[in-house]
Amino acid sequence: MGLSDDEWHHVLGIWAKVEPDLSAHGQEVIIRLFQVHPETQERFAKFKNLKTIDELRSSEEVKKHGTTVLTALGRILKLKNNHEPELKPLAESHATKHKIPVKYLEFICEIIVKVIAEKHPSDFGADSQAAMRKALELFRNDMASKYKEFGFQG
Ligand code: CUP
Repeated sequence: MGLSDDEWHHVLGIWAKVEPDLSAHGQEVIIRLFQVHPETQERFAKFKNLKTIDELRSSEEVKKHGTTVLTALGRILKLKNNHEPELKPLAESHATKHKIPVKYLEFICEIIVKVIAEKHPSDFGADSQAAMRKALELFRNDMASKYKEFGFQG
């Protein structure tokens, strides 16, 4: 099921608060993801060698990838339900090049919600969180079906 206008309003409203500082949010998301789910770090040759939290924190690559991830996500969210053109190349690279299972997409989406909630406690209430979860779920489901088109079972 898609989101109502009201739900999209919540999603894009909180995104407007995230956007001015995408790189700090993105860096936190990637670091948290690697700490909570260390197996995700193994997928990236460029991150594998970063062992300690200090190394992760001072890595420009981590910061850059975090910004890339949230930039892509922001574009997709703003397209609401018409995200197919943006999503396709992302699904292709994640299916064929990085081989990121759908499970890992679930992990990162959950962490995105947590990081936003921590950084914006007064702007990201229960309704907004629920709307964001729904938007991310929609996005993940569409990623998963595109994965299959690219022959990756995810
Ligand atoms: O872009 C990019 O890079 C991506 C994005 C996304 C987000 C969310 C969901 C889906 C997609 N990525 Cu990268 C992702 C991921 C990573 O990196 C890691 C792990 C998991 C996921």
